[in-house]
Amino acid sequence: MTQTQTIEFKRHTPHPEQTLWSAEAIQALFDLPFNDLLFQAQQVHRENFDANRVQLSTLLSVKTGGCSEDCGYCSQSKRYDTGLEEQKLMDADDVIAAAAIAKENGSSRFCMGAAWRGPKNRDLEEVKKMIAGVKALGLETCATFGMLKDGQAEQLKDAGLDYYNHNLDTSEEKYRDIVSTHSYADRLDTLGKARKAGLNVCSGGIVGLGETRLDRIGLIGQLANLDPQPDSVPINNLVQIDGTPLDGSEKVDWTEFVRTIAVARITMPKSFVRLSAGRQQMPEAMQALCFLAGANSIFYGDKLLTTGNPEVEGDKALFRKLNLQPL
Ligand code: SAM
Ligand code: DTB
Ligand code: SF4
Repeated sequence: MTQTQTIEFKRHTPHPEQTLWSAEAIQALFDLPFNDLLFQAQQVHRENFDANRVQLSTLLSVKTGGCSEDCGYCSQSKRYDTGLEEQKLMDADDVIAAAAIAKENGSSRFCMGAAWRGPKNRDLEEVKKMIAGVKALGLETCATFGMLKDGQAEQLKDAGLDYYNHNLDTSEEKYRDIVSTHSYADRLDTLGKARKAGLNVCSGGIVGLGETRLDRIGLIGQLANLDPQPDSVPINNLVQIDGTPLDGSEKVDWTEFVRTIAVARITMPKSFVRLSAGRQQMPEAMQALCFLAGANSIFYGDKLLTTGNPEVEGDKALFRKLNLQPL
């Protein structure tokens, strides 16, 4: 494939020590025999992490549905009839109570998601209360609220926010087919604002949007060439939602999903690579291969934002079978 030569990754904040990943180098990883790729990924993983520990994050949708954006995969856009029940911003006390349960169940990070293009300044008071309350429980805090305006990341940081999740989702070229209401440049801008405010960055993408391998190479290249690299990289397998434009997209073979995890691990050796949405539809053996490929974080608890996730008891049993320990 010579097409990769056309992709050029930009360096956003020059930092000469960091490896610049070319599209060719990333493609060469994808092209490795499966066993060679997994072996290399596991080696890189062991050089940087305890290979038998997996970090657990619990998600809660603190504002659900009615979103102005048109992301073609999402149950929460008001443009698609997905049958989702809308819910206004939750009270901080209810969010904190849910976080306490997540902590009892063994989660170390609590991630609050809102179906917003971005937060309005008037929403920030309640949001800051929930962040401070969750942090006070001794949990790491993470939020995913969409695009941030100047000054908002600093306010979230001051309230006690540890991580900001904002995914690039796919390659820059493919992004235009998936979303029209905001741009890739907008996504990169928010990631820059989060970093500048001193927040840890969580950014990843989705496999199964109808993208090509070249798009997956583009996504990994964009993430791996962020400087610094994201602290956490969620790799989601598309959960197809009735009523969205991407329902019925061609499913990606499981080997390609595991390869994407392995390539993320090799190119971002110190980042937590999170095996994210889509686990409920994945056989245990495939999840085990994702851990072997270097995934070391999962969403834990029976719900993601609006869709299902494996039951806690099932995940506990899987961890026992694989002798994995939570981090
Ligand atoms: N509104 C905010 C935003 O778009 O950044 C935050 C919430 S949004 C639901 C967070 C991320 O969830 C998306 O960027 C996407 O990666 C993931 N996601 C949403 N719906 C999904 C689906 N059906 N399958 C897999 N991942 C999904
Ligand atoms: C991420 O990358 N995946 C999570 C989290 N970040 C916010 C969200 C997955 C959502 C899956 C579809 C749903 O439950 O609505
Ligand atoms: Fe809105 Fe986020 Fe869903 Fe896009 S992904 S429609 S911004 S909730």
